[in-house]
Amino acid sequence: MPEKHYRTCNLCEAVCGIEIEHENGEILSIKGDKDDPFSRGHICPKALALKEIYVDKNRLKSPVKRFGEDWREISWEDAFAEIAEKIGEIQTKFGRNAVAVYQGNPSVHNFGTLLNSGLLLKSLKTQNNFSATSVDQLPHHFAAWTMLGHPLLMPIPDLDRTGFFLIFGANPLASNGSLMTAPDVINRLNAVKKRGGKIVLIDPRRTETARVANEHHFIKPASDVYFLLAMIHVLFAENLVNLGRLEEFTDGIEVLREVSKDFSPENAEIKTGIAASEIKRIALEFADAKTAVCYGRMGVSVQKFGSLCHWLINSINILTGNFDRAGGAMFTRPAFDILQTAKGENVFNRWQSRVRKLPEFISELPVSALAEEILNGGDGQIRALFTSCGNPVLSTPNGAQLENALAELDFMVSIDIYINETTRHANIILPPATGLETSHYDVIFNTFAVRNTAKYSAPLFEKSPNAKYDWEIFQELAHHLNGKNEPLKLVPPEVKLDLGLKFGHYKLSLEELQKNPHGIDLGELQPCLPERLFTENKRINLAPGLLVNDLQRLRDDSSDTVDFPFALIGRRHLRDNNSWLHNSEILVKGKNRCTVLINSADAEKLGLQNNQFVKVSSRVGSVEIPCEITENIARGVVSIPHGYGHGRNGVKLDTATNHAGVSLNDLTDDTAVDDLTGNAAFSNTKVRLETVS
Ligand SMILES: Nc1nc2c(c(=O)[nH]1)N[C@H]1C(S)=C(S)[C@@H](COP(=O)(O)OP(=O)(O)OC[C@H]3O[C@@H](n4cnc5c(=O)[nH]c(N)nc54)[C@H](O)[C@@H]3O)O[C@H]1N2
Ligand SMILES: Nc1nc2c(c(=O)[nH]1)N[C@H]1C(S)=C(S)[C@@H](COP(=O)(O)OP(=O)(O)OC[C@H]3O[C@@H](n4cnc5c(=O)[nH]c(N)nc54)[C@H](O)[C@@H]3O)O[C@H]1N2
Ligand code: SF4
Ligand SMILES: [Mo]
Repeated sequence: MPEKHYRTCNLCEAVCGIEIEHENGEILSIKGDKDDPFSRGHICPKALALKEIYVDKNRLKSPVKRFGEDWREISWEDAFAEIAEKIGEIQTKFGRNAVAVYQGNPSVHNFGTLLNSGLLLKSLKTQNNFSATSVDQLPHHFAAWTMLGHPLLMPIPDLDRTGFFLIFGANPLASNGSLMTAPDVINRLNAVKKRGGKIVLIDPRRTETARVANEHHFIKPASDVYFLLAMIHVLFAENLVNLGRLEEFTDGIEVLREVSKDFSPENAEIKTGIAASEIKRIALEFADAKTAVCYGRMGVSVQKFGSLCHWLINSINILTGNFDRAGGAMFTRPAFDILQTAKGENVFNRWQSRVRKLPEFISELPVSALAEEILNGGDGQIRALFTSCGNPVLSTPNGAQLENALAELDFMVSIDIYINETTRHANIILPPATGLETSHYDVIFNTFAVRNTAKYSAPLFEKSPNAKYDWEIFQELAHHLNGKNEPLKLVPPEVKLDLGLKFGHYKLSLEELQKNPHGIDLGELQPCLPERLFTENKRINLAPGLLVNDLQRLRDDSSDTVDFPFALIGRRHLRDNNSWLHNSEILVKGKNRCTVLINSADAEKLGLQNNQFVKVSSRVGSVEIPCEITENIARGVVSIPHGYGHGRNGVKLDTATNHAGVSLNDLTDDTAVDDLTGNAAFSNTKVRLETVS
């Protein structure tokens, strides 16, 4: 008899509930779970990949060790013993910082990893700690920390109640929403319009999301900061600043008024390509709306002034009284609260990277510096690396340089399920059980969701006999690295979860969640300030010194180059998931998606035909890629998706290598960062296009 299993899809931030029909260890169907109160039956094509990952013959099930180009299975005991010995030797000889760690995106979609990877860092005590945060949302954390006192106290758009949704650089129709966990985002967006509200989108590409927006405006890549400053300029000039309840506990309003004086809509028009009158109108409509929320995501995060952008976005919400208020930017109150355990102390620039002196933030260094820290000799050089849940060769700027650097390491360990572009350089790969073999509670995305919800999913299948969970791997690794001889007592993440739930806001428990396999709705977002602020004086800081001072860099900025006339941006597609779902036949089938989008007028000037191969070159490299001519991208801008480039030697992904594509990050520049924080500045990579004969 077929049985039904209910769980959360953990592939992206939308945390959709799914219903899996299965019989004798075989999956018969995967559907949206209509009884999940949050996702209401929504599902996207990627959920089907959960089956494909489970049955994928390329997925590793036992530890493997590399001998030249060959891989051989080894036992867990031998793997841990060798790792402890090699890492011990390297740290004894070259110091703690000679060993680095990189953690990638699936870490935050896996509560076992999330609650245990700290053990590895604690054993290694290295300052060379990197993650995908610094090619992604770091500026959100920076704005939250400087303004609200805690890097994780990030405001989330109250999508279900807002009357005006102003979006900068996000494409929720492809990404399913980010730092805004909102399953079934299309219907949630349509509902804004149905209740008489408005959606305005600012993006250099007319994206899938533009189709549901009331207005879309092309913007020159990486110029959003001028638009945002001009909005603030207008709010002050037109006397539209009204903080409401927030006035009592907000500092720095006058500083913002002063600094925004220099940044008029007319100035912004020159920088952004959007008419001053339009910028002004949008600012007025925003201020006039009964409820409104300004939201920015990847497109404004990964740019040269990304941290300024996120500061200004928060500021616009605060200045118009749309902060911590229904329909504005609000704070999720999760059942398992990670903010309670982490403190909001000084977490910035306590140390710097060795070569380029990029600042530490939340105990991490910017990953743009990883390759140079391996390649440059001297005291403190990185000689060994752990990667977990990450593929930095495809996901970080100047990936080709990083790839060369990985080949120079004395020793590398990857905790990963595949031999891919990054892990193929490892000496040992430790493969965890994954997906349907694991339990799940979304520690992170229940903290950044548009509603308060909680849900626990049990594993559907037993892990394969020789597999270990990520959390077991971390506990055992730490045990070996710490040189402990006594037997290890493994502690499953459920123990911490249960405790956290019991002491949490709603006094839930694991048992309670187990009784509710579709999840529990805990209601809409509630105002929580000033109580929830982590600043010492319990006040909002609208004008943090670090950010206000960074405006000087903006004033001094001049960036256009003649050699590289096009501005390159990235893109996401509903059927991709960063670099690692291209081994799923269902997801890669159909038209080639790894193309360079170019505006028809630009294509004509270059004499390009649709699908013709072009050579795209930047300061760091070049790729050859078919072009896709369209009206849906601004002139002077081209776009390539990230996460492709599987044609590299040694990759053992049968399906992905048949859809190899090229890597966007063979063009992006490791020296292009937001100088304030070191976050990667992918957007606006300067490139040249040439026809290939
Ligand atoms: N140019 C450009 N570059 C970008 C972006 C962009 O927009 N443009 N986006 C950036 C963003 S937002 C992100 S988050 C990063 C992502 O960058 P990364 O996190 O470095 O890369 P992923 O492609 O997510 O790789 C995930 C890895 O985790 C492995 N994996 C999957 N499931 C598990 C598991 O359960 N356990 C373990 N141990 N491993 C698992 C996969 O096999 C794969 O190797 O890319 C960034 N890079
Ligand atoms: N299907 C799918 N879903 C995903 C992922 C995936 O790879 N595939 N990745 C997941 C991850 S790790 C993340 S972080 C999220 C990201 O989620 P989103 O941020 O919603 O997704 P992106 O598609 O990166 O959207 C960024 C948008 O910014 C635009 N943009 C680029 N440069 C600029 C600029 O200078 N200014 C402005 N205003 N816009 C700009 C791009 O054209 C793009 O439309 O998606 C998650 N969901
Ligand atoms: S939207 Fe995200 S969480 Fe929902 S089914 Fe798709 S991949 Fe899974
Ligand atoms: Mo991301």
